[in-house]
Amino acid sequence: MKRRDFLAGAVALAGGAALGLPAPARAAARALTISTRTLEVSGRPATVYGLTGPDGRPGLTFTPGDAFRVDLANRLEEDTIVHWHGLTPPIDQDGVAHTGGMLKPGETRAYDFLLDRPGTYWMHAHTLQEQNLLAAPLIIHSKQDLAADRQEVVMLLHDFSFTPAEELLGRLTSGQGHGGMTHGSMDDASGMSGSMMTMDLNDIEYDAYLANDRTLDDPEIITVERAGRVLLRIINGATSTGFTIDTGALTTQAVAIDGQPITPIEGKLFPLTMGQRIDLHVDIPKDGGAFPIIARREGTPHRTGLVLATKGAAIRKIASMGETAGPVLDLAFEAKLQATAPLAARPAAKRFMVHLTGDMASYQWGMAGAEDITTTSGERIEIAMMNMSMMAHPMHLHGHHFQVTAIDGAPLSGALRDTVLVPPMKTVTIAFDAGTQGDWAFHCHHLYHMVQGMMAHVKVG
Ligand SMILES: [Cu+2]
Repeated sequence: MKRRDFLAGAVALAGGAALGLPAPARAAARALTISTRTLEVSGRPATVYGLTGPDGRPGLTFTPGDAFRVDLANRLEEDTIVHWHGLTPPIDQDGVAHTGGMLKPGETRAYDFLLDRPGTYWMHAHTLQEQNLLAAPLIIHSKQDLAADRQEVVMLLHDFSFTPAEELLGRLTSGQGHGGMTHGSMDDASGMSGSMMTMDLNDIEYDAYLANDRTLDDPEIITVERAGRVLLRIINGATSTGFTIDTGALTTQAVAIDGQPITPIEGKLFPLTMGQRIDLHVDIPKDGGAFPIIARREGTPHRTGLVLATKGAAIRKIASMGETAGPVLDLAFEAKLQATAPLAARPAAKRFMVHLTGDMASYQWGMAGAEDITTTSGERIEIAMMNMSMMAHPMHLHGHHFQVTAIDGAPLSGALRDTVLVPPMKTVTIAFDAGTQGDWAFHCHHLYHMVQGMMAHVKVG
């Protein structure tokens, strides 16, 4: 028995004893397989990656008391590595090349650590392979989830191109992505209008936008009950596309963000940047019907989604192109979020400022000041991220849940998250208690910004 196994068992036993429950039996490791598969996108076959669990479905689902005991097998003919987005493993199991090394063709690697927080998470390649759908849901159920009288629906969003990711990146770095056009001025940005601003919203024009691998030409249709409640777990797995979730006619409450519970907020439109998750309660009317759950692409009329429908409901076709452009993602929703279990109040031991830099012309991106972030386990840290560029950046920290504590210097007791959007010329401050030892990746979750320099580490000693 490895020391890690022993410790995991001991903690599980102690937890069970405290609740007067028997210690859970050690479950066998689950097989998770990375392979390729063929998908039809807009009538054309596409070879994409797949991440398949032991039940043959994408990803993994855990129940209360489970440990993350997974045997990850690489059935590709190339190296890869998979990151468990939102989990807090020991650093060597985080799924990034700099700590655990790449997974070789034919290699199987064992993962084994405790799962401490239920919620909606996901897994994805920490390489350009993420573009070609090397991503899947990772759901951890709570006891309340299992007891709740509601149906669960997972929706994984993606942006899809028939062009290989290396070529998409090559176009961006050689200036072909935008044909050397000038970019929007700051006035354009604050006015959120004009075609120039659109150029800065989206780096790549994709061939399709997918929800659970499908476009609106042939969407997934999920049978729901009249007067029933549905928990939608929505994951933005796109590499460089922000969406706004539109639940149409349904009464909707947001109940969790990045897997962490919030004070519920009613609404119809919910922004979701790359890497983020949102859990929504939707109530199906007693008269039934068909209810599209739409993800609207930021800045253009493109959209994707799925349909919730009661038995016998007429399902009308929805075009992949809407009437109006999706909203520009801002911090209005973020400012309203409140964690139900915020960080304990205490002053930060260290404060850091990171300037997010870069531009479309050079396609070089950076995190100036992030090289100074060093801390020790348990220390309260605050990081202010100031975006000096004309693109929004979804900033993700591995191995931690941070709290959003200020927007443009105005304090708030915001959501606990692992990914937060920093729009152009905005400053977002986050706080967290430094976790276990290691150099934790801290980066932009726009895949092409990340590989072009927007990658740093929070060094926990
Ligand atoms: Cu970015």
